[in-house]
Amino acid sequence: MGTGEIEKAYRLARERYGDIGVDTERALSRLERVPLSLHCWQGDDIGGFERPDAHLAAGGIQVTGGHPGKARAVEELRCDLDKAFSLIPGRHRLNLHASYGEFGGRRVDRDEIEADHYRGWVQWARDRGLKLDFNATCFSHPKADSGFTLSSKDDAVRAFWIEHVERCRAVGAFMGRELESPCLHNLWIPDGSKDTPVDRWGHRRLLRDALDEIYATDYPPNEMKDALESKLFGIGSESFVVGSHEFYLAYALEHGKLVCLDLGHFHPTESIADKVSAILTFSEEVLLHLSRGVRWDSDHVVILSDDVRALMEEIVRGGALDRVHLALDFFDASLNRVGGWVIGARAVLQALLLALLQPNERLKEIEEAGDAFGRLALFEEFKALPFGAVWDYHCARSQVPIAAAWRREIAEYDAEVTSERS
Ligand code: RNT
Ligand code: ZN
Repeated sequence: MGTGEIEKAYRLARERYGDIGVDTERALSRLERVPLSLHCWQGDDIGGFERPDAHLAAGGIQVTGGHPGKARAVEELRCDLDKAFSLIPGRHRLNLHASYGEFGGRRVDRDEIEADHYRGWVQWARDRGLKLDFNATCFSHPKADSGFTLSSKDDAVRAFWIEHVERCRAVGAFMGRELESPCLHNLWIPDGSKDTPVDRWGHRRLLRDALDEIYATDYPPNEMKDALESKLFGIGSESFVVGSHEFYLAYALEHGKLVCLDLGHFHPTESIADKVSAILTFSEEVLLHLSRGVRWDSDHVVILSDDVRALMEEIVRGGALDRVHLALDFFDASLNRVGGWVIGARAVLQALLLALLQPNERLKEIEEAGDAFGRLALFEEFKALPFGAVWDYHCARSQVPIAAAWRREIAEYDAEVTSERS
């Protein structure tokens, strides 16, 4: 489809949306300002660059699939990220894990990392106008093999991880300062047990105390912010997860931290969309990990699913876009990894656009008038409106290829670059 046709289709779509009181231009200019935080770990199956001592993904997270071409070094990962970003409309962020530092071939343990190991990333991001987010890496490490890190009953193990997370926060603040955009530091730990424990209490108290120690250092919010990510269960922590939702929600509210809701970390019938208004009634901000669990927390590539759509609708209806941080979190090694990034990122942006293309004020009036039929009928009506024409126009205007063209680019990149890697 040429530019003329894209514009023609868009003009018609704009009229259709105009008929129900939606201004597509306004929706697009809002969409353009929403950053997604792209997770570096989709590019190499959460491998990181701690080689030669690299540990495979472990600690309740599991990558499956054998598609060739994962990034083996920082240059390859950056090249893949450049490709991915070139196919996603908008200006976004990169979310790094501590294990992706540049350690110069040396063994730098987690309790030794420093800002210097991330200077290359900061420079890379600056050159591209990207901002950075950061995560402590409390898994895939011998000192996490017991299943406990910050809540370990072994004082030395706990101290090791406390040191790591404290350093990660300092790195995050460094990134935020350098790039003049607050770095979101997210903390997820694998702590828990396969079978029913006797002492849940002890581990939770230890975790609370460890967090108190970690967060004793204050960083200005324009440099970094802290988030805490809960989980329902993991492989090896089926019966007990120390950092459960209630635990972190309580901790975060008491200490002015953000909670991170990962879409794969709740009971499959629980609605994350429903949680946003509950949490944001009491908390300033929230972090979302966009993921797709299939039967369990399987971290499939995000697609334009009903739950992602419902989530974006809730955020838009609450006028909460500035209070929600959107980050991708999935890892699929069964398909082209760059393509996975792009599918996920585009899906989230599409869901957001769909939400922005709804006459929310009018819907609220209908609801308040008690017209349940009218509300449901309108919900159904949007589904057939020409959303695709608005999306294509948005991509074209953002100088990002549409439909078949972007798939071709991924196929070419796979043939020329990623499939050449052994
Ligand atoms: C694990 C959490 C966590 C990780 C990343 C790699 O269940 O979702 O966010 O996916 O830190
Ligand atoms: Zn997550």
